[in-house]
Amino acid sequence: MTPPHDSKISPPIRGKVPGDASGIEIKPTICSICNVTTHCGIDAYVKEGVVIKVEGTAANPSSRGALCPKGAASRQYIYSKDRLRTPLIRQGERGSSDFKPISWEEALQRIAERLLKIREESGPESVVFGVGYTKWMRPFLKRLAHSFGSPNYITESSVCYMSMAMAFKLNYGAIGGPDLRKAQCLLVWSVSPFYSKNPAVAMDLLEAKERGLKIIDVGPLITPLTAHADIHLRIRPGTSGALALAIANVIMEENLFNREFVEHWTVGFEEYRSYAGQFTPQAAETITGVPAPLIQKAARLYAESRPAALMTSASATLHHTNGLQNERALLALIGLTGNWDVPGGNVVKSDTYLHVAAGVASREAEFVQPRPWSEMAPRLGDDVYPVWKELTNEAQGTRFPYQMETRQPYPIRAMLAFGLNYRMWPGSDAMREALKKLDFLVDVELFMTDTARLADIILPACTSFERTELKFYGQGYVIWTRPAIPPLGKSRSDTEILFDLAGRLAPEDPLFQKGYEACVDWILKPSGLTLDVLKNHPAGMPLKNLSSPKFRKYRESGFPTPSGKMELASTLLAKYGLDGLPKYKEPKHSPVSTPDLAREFPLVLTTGARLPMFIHSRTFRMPWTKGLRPDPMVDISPLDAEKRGISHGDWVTLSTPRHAARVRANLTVAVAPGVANIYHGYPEVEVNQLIEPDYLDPISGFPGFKSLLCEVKKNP
Ligand SMILES: Nc1nc2c(c(=O)[nH]1)N[C@H]1C(S)=C(S)[C@@H](COP(=O)(O)OP(=O)(O)OC[C@H]3O[C@@H](n4cnc5c(=O)[nH]c(N)nc54)[C@H](O)[C@@H]3O)O[C@H]1N2
Ligand SMILES: Nc1nc2c(c(=O)[nH]1)N[C@H]1C(S)=C(S)[C@@H](COP(=O)(O)OP(=O)(O)OC[C@H]3O[C@@H](n4cnc5c(=O)[nH]c(N)nc54)[C@H](O)[C@@H]3O)O[C@H]1N2
Ligand SMILES: [Mo]
Repeated sequence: MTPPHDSKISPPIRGKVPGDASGIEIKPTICSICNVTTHCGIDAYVKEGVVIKVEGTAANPSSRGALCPKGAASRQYIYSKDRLRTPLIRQGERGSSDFKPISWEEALQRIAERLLKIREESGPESVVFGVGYTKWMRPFLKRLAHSFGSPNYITESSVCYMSMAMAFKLNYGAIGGPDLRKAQCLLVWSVSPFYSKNPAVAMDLLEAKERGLKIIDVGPLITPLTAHADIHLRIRPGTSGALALAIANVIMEENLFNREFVEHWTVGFEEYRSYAGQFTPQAAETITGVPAPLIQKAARLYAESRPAALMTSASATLHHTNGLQNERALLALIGLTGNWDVPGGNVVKSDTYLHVAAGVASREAEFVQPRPWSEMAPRLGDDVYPVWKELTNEAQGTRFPYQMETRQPYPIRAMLAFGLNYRMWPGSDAMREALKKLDFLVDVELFMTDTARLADIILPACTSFERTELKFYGQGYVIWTRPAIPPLGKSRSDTEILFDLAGRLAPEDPLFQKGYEACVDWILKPSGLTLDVLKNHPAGMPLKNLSSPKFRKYRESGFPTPSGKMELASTLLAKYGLDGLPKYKEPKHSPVSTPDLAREFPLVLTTGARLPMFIHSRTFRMPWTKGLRPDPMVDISPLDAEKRGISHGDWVTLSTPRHAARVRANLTVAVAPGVANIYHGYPEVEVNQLIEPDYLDPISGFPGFKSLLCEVKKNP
């Protein structure tokens, strides 16, 4: 053993020990870099107003002390050299990056004057209020849009979550999440939980697995989940509907379905049964690439395990031109097997706040809609996506470039954006050009991003470490955070910016005029919680008087669908002349639907499969995370690489009919032969330019990010 005083050992490192002697204080806060439903608890070690270290908060019942690579690198996020520190106004041409600092008062005054003028000239609907993945300021932004009079509140949910919610609502009238605690079998459909969810979810899964949970993993890629799965159905991207219908077919043929539920609580069963009959395991094998015996095995395991739960993604099954109907075919399996709203199945819970069901009620829904839709102009997309219009409470932003172009049914002239990133939208260059054509663009951002560069005025926002926000957790916990450090430079919290603007843009809104805290108290009223109480618990507190979960609620009140039942054939879709059954269609571009195109572009391209260290565009400026994969890489199978003379790490050209990108090849068996995968957030490569802006699902307007055609060639 090395003696303790060996000179080769470096002197003891001065630990970052909190206390009076060191001047280090631990301040509780939350991470908000990624997943909104979980947001890990962070203990920020602060010395002289600077975060010198972060750790996971052990007492946070959601994250339980864990942090992922992104959260662990928080200091590089907060103190990035790209952080905006002062309001900026454009001097040069739009997009020229020529800005000069201005004062907050001047910036806010100019924004208010300009937006009020545009409203006077062209109506409130000509101003769009937009926001990216960040959710915490959304209730206030949505209220501001409608108080101002604009129906055009758009979010990243135009390409994420909303289509999943629509599929649930079409089938069941409500959303049902998996109840992992009691499930005997978990059907994980297009989810990569070890990468896309917070670390505690991975721990829960592994614990459940040890208890004997059976896992069926359905997806084209091998992910860390696959090693823990009892069955992996390796599907061709975009063919989920055919696979789900084939599973249903086996379940019905083999009499494994829940007859009682189907008879009493569904409409359209016979039509559905006869349609699904076309999808024999053999037929589905041809379409999906999954061997027929494996389809049968998975169907039996899911249907015979009582209860069984389905875990589905907010995006991956929906990111296809046939995504919504594929998701409906998938969700039908829950009702078919009688697993709807039962313990250990898929359970309906009411959201408390910001998509989290914490077991108490709030007035969020009332707060965000101060003016009814009927008193506002049609939303973006209302003319093209009537089902979206009926089932969602925001505009469909993928229509934005089209309405900018056609100026029909009315012109759009300005946007007030909070962290909106055009590069995340399909045909990102079309989105960029549309933004450029606005008369006036404001972006409230943490960093100088490509979108911010297009703005007329940029306002610097601060991170979750520097602000106060309300966060509920599904485990029955709530925290009203306090700033761990003061805002960097002159940056401000999004809500401070929003409430200041609300004073200028919607002075007649009585609630807004009372301020941020009064609004939060108003929202919280039905929960019995008040900020006075929450402020006494800076690290958060468990909720009391939680309503105990009720199951099979449909037996009392029916399903909140037009028929009052689960709709295997949707009356709402039929009303708009669409297929009521969850019909399977090939992706718009695929080796089957466009064989000619597939000769030139023989690989199926799927984009954006999650990686643990990246989230969209956000963590590429952090050396710890970026360093884990410094160059943009396309994943291809060693077999496809060999055919093309490509070695691991080679620079290659990834091309689609629309665009080409220079990236490196990552040879991996994680993708099957015939499939290529690339992450979407790299600063060096605009991946979404590879996709046409109209490569969309015709019902939801969602982009087909995860099944298009491409070719990969070695660079000369
Ligand atoms: N090809 C492809 N494209 C995709 C996807 C894919 O899988 N493939 N996934 C899609 C999905 S599911 C989603 S959800 C979207 C995400 O799309 P976006 O939400 O647009 O993605 P981000 O790059 O995270 O951009 C959000 C911006 O918000 C800023 N921001 C972060 N926190 C705050 C804050 O507190 N305040 C303010 N004001 N700004 C903040 C960030 O700096 C960042 O620039 O991307 C979609 N795009
Ligand atoms: N680290 C990290 N975590 C994140 C994010 C991030 O960017 N980084 N983004 C967050 C956001 S916005 C979202 S929406 C979620 C997404 O969370 P997930 O949906 O879990 O993430 P993905 O990896 O995009 O997709 C999961 C799997 O679905 C597969 N898949 C693709 N097409 C199909 C198909 O047609 N059928 C089937 N069955 N499977 C398919 C993909 O190949 C992938 O392996 O993650 C969230 N969490
Ligand atoms: Mo998403």
